[in-house]
Amino acid sequence: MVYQNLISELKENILYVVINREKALNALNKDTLNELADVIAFAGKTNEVRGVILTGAGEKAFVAGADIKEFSEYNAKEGEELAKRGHENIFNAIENSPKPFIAAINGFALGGGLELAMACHIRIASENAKLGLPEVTLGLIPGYGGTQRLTQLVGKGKAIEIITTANMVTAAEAEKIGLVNYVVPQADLINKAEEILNVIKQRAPLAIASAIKSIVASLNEENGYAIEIEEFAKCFETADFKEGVSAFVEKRKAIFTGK
Ligand code: DAK
Repeated sequence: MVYQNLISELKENILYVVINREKALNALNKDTLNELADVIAFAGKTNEVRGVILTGAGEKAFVAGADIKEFSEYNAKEGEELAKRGHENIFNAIENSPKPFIAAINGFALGGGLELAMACHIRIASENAKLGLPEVTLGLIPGYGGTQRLTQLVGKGKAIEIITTANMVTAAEAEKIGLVNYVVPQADLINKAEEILNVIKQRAPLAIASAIKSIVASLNEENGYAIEIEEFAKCFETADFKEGVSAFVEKRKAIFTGK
């Protein structure tokens, strides 16, 4: 797929997506958001994609927020419409994707950029990364799920501190409070993400999708236990379940087909 603001490449079942507006610190303008929605939908429906690594171009920023120059003119109605559309096609679409998304945070992850990283299933930060939700410095609050996902990840007290002070947290602090899973030197960032996805790739794809769905249900207004029961039962109907059990009994490595 050829995009204007993204570089996307599928290699060995991993879809690499790079937000490519380095001069604007990869800020999310409307065109970039539309392209992200497209690539997320592609990942969800394409069997060859077993996981996604999302990162920013260059060594300075993952994403320094929504494009301030663009959203400065919005009114309440536009804000609401864009927020709804963004939640549905991008932020919730990542969180609810059957494919695991890893955010490789290679620098500033601010505002909408941190919200994007928080929608991903796993976050890895480079040592130079700085993370924050500076919306209140602009007279706004986070509008792409930041108040909810930050609270889920770090708890109410830290979320209130981070959002109301608008202070950035370092990568080390982010790891300490559970905002990122790992911190690694910048040169190792993509390798670390690949290392994790290469393990996930060996597992049963439909079981991975069911696990993500059940875990995400625990965070929303759904009965997560009921979803887990449903998803657990579905696994018994899959060829992957039969293959996994046969491989164990026959003392060989399972070869999963995602069926
Ligand atoms: N938007 C547009 N351009 C940006 C940008 C941004 N968010 N961040 C950086 N840039 C641009 C700068 O304007 C500059 O461009 P030129 O002036 O060279 O043309 C270039 O990137 C390099 O930035 P700096 O010169 O500022 O670089 P420094 O190293 O000095 O500073 C910085 C790095 C990350 C500390 C600084 O750039 C900065 O504070 N950036 C802004 C961070 C920020 O406040 N982000 C926005 C948070 S609010 C919505 C839903 C959600 C949102 C909005 C709407 N709807 C549903 C409608 C979300 C809002 C946010 O994300």
